[in-house]
Amino acid sequence: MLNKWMGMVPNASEHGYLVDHLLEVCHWFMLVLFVGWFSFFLYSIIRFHRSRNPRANYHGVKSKAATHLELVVILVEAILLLGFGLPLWAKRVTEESFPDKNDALRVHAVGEQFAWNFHYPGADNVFGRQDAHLVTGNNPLGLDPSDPAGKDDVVSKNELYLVNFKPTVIEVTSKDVIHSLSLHAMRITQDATPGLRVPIWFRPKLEGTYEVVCAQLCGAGHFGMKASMIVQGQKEWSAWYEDTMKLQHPVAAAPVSAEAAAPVPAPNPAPAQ
Ligand SMILES: [Cu+2]
Repeated sequence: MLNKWMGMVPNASEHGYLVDHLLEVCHWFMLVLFVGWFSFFLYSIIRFHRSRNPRANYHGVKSKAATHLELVVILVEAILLLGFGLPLWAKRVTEESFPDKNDALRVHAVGEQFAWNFHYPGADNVFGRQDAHLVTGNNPLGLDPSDPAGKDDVVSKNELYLVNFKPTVIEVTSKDVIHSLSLHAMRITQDATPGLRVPIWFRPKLEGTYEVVCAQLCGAGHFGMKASMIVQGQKEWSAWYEDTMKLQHPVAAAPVSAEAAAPVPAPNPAPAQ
């Protein structure tokens, strides 16, 4: 309930409800602490006002109640962190928890000032070779056109296309400075660090279009570093992939007609004179 009041977007991932529960408990706990400490603050400024205490008391409080209360707060925070937060995090990051590479939709997310590039490996599930020297305006990830593994790869800018209910593994990195890929609706965020490719995984469970933002202050254009995450059915996703593939690899995707495939006949030799 508190989550909703604070404007959290609806959860669209399978594991997201666990994150929401933890946040809900944290928010309630913080509300209790806020009301508690603030009431104590108000009580203190009235109870210990100068007019009621013209002479300072140098002995202070004798009661141990404040210390015990502080210990209870520490205990509750430790339980939240060790009992709920860490196990939840461990379940996201341990290698055994990751879905099988062949069952998952794999994407590389590459941050740059100020956009997100998403790279899909295509039908062969193998990402094409990349080379920093090949990076241009039209080839933001420096894909090597001569690499056969890259012939069916697709790159989309600021649009992340996912398949509903399909386990998704996104490897996050950056071309320039540190960014952070934040998928609020999927309840997952990962820093994008140059030189590192850090995997995250989740399973979408709700079709729709959601916001993707950069969660790490990365420069003057940080506020505009937004993308869309489109979660759709397998059929719609495949149609998008086929269309984009044809656009990005016009030669490889064009059906080879019989005429084009036939060898060019050699010109007739000139008759001997
Ligand atoms: Cu950024």
